[in-house]
Amino acid sequence: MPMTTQQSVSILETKLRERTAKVVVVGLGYVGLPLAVEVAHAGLHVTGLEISERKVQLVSSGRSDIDDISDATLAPLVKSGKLAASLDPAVIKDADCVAICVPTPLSKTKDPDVSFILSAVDSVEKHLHRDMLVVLESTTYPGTTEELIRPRLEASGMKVGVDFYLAFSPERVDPGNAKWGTKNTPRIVGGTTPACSRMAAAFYGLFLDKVVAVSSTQAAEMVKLLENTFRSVNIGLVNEVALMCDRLNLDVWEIIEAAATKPFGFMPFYPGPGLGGHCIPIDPHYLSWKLKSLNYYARFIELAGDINSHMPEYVVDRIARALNEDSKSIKGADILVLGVAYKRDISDVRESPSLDVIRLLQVRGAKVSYADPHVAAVRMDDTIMEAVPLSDAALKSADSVVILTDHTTYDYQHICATSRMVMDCRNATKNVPKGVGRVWKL
Ligand code: SAJ
Repeated sequence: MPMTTQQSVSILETKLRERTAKVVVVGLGYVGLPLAVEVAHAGLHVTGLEISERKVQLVSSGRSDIDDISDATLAPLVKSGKLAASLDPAVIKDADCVAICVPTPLSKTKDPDVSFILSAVDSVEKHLHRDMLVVLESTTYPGTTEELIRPRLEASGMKVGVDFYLAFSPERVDPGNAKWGTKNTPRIVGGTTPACSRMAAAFYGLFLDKVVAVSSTQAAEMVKLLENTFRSVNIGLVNEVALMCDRLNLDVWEIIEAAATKPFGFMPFYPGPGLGGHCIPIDPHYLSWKLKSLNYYARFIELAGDINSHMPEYVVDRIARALNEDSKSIKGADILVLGVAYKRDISDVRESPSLDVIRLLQVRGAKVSYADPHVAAVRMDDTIMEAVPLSDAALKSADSVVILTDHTTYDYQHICATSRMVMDCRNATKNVPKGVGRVWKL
């Protein structure tokens, strides 16, 4: 006798309330591992399902490769048996809740690559059972949950909202953010049906401070894309303002700092060498791709993408102009890059514009080295580039020291005082007294 929605909801809700629900998190990256930690902290048993044997071994030994999760946080949860890691998708068959936290990159043709989502859904489909809650957290275009996931799970013959529950709940991780983490950042949930929304809210409400329900999975998917498109477009705007100020012979950093004194109606963004990370440069293109299929051209997204992606070339042009003041060319110049991570105080180099700047400098004949306290080595196409120590000798021998990532551990006054010339692409030297060293700014 099939149970009514009310009965099946009560079974899963009871398990959640009693903390006996078993959770599987698919993907233990910068989203999945912090999520798994919060689930375990709430007293539920959680298994991280991974495709990386290295990652499973690392987590199983209580060690984290995610900047925001320390071994001291992870190890006790693994030791207590609350948090485990596995390579075997069969762990899903005992799960009551499955959160999918896999990458959503772009393909070479800048189209959404949902292959990681589909692979995760295939594993879920094989082990789907009554009363299971499945949540997609990976950032994706509106309609993914409804059009790609729901049909695959209903192919089992089970009905969404009756036999199992399906929702979308976007991750809002800001790597390196000491104030806002997985637990205290408000969480959006959107279910395929009201029962799905209710179940997703009950799940996240167990271990997150605030849950905000929206009307559908598409709405939840769109909320996330608005958040990241907002950043990409505003960063593109301020990068264009930097190009304008260069032509107007104005200090863009002074302009932004003064505009930011407006207590309402303005939010400062800052120019830089380009857009890094695996979200902001990528997610808006998921939205523009979807809209193209609906015969709409998302001009702001494309224009911001164009401006942001050309910033590395602009940085190289500015370096060339600065070297020119010393009657030097990029060709043959010794250039020391400070910072290859895509933003300050983290070790992630994915989509880092620093790598684009290095490549462009090398193509133009510069001898480039880099220093970064968080990144020991980077793969540059087919070679591995290792960090050099940030020594006075390295600073003095460089024709130009280029600040691409403004890590807080750098002593910017010493860098300016010791270098022959500094190209500051992050306004990192704003507190260095005037006259200390020769500093050019974006
Ligand atoms: N950047 C600028 N100028 C700015 C702000 C950022 O050039 O004014 C650059 C950064 O240097 C970086 C890139 O843009 O290369 C992305 O920066 P980000 O601060 O957006 O950092 P992400 O991508 O690590 O994390 C973002 C989250 N960040 C913030 O909200 C501050 C958030 O947008 C998402 O939760 C997250 O991406 C995600 O996973 O979607």
